[in-house]
Amino acid sequence: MKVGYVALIGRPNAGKSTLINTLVGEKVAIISDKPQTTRTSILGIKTTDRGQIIFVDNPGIHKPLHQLNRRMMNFVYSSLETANVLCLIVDAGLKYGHGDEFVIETLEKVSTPIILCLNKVDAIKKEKVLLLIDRYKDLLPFKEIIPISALRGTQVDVLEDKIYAYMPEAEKLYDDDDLTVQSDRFLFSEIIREKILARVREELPFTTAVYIESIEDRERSPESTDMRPRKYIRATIYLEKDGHRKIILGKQGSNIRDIGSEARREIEAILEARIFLDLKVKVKERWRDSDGILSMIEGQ
Ligand SMILES: Nc1nc2c(ncn2[C@@H]2O[C@H](COP(=O)(O)OP(=O)(O)OP(=O)(O)O)[C@@H](O)[C@H]2O)c(=O)[nH]1
Ligand SMILES: [Mg+2]
Repeated sequence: MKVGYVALIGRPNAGKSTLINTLVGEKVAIISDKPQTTRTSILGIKTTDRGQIIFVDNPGIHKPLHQLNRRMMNFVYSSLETANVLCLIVDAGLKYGHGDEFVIETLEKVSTPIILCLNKVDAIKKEKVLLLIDRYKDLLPFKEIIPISALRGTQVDVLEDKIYAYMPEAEKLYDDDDLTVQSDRFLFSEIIREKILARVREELPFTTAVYIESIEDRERSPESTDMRPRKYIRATIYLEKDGHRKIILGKQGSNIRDIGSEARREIEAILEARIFLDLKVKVKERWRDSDGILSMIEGQ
């Protein structure tokens, strides 16, 4: 059996979470078109006849300004240390710039083998990809350079095949049907955050966090025809400014109602239960610099 860890790294918004979901074949990480969506390391486990690959999705590599971002970068650093191979995901539609330079500088100190994935090739001309390969090829001693589309799944099988060359012989670490190790609470809080991220702009994506307060079983009422078990989930949405409250709530609460019902439907499908989702909004100034709140959210 070949068993090992593969860290997915790269700038924010490059498509790392999209790729881990495609690789694992299930949604283990949330996705948005805003940068800095992923805030912790997230495992996606893929077991086949050849072995078991533990993919580790990570926050995007960026210069941290808040404690939240320093903690995000610490997940990246520890992932760089522990992985058997790194996949550097680059948005091939973007020009090489300062953000990419910072990524290369970060990786110069690392001795782990690196595979470069030029992502989003479904959305760009082939010539542009070739130019980018030329730009990247001498920056680091990449083991492979693979153009991929995480969204469409193009060449993702090729990537997986190449990865196996760097996996050591070992015993499996997880059961064959394990896809992730994240708790339900963490997953549900992320699903709620994903629905928020899809609806907000500017600073709100960076200043919103979600914490699941409780998940309780509820009795089914005798006259109900819905035979699914019932669960009551209480969640708090943290914001940094009072002015953000009305954006999240929307006109007569329409925004938060939509966020709630979208998240509820997704959680219902996962738990095969009828869900009552109770969302509260709390303003906590500078939560991004509060280790107490950050530990609480990471640890759920
Ligand atoms: N066209 C196209 N879009 C993609 C592809 N992969 C990802 N995207 C889009 O890129 C955006 C960012 O995707 P994510 O997977 O959230 O990116 P990420 O690298 O995890 O971002 P962070 O968590 O913020 O670091 C989303 O709008 C995706 O739909 C791809 O192969 N093709
Ligand atoms: Mg992500």
